Amino acid sequence: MGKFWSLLFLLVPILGVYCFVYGWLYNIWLPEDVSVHGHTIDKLFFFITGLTGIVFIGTEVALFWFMWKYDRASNTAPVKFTHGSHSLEVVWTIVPAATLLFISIYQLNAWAEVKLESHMPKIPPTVQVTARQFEWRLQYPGKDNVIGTSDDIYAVNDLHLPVNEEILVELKSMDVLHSFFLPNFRIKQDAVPGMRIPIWFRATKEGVYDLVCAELCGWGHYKMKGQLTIESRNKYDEWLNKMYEKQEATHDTQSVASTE
Ligand SMILES: [Cu+2]
Repeated sequence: MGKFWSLLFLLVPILGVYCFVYGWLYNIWLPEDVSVHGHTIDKLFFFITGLTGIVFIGTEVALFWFMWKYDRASNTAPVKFTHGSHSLEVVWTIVPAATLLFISIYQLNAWAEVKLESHMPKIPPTVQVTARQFEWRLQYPGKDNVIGTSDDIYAVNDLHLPVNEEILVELKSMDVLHSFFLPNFRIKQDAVPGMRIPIWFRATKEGVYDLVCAELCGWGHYKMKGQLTIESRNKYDEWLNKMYEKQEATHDTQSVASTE
């Protein structure tokens, strides 16, 4: 019976490796990357997955081997207990610590490219995104390129941005912690109440992509979904104009209604 359990446990690394290879071959690990810096994040992801994968296989095979070799049926002698090995403890403390230190140094360039403000494009914010329970409020600067003036354009959950241009998003939160997540752009940034956090990227392909919240922010977190439409500069300007006109039209009707 002891051999049965060791073989059953051996299925864990076998199935784990099978799923990994299957995902790799059929390219289902990550959604399509449509941003300039996306490959930097993907490289890091696969490097860390590979490293932890090796440790996972090593640990599982050791577990299997000990279960196989020391099962009760073939080991009738009483068990001998030991109380710690100083040198082993030093080894299994230093090796993981050195590995973590290595990963933290190895990822510095990726972090700098995506998050360090010295790499931020020197442009005014393209859009201000305010997260709130449970939607994304969007504010575009309008013709004067300044957010907070009378020609600003407002939208909810329907983010539009131009392709092949530097984008600078200013992220805020109106209530609790949220996380602005664009899976296809490898962008994930917490929205923190009281802070304005810059996010920048450059889209490489037109299309409609997901905008989701990646931080459990309350009962309606699951429905905090928007979409990001990446389109040509012309179409983007057209969309902004259309939104502006629509806004002005309702604004006028409202003022007429209030004076009546
Ligand atoms: Cu959320």
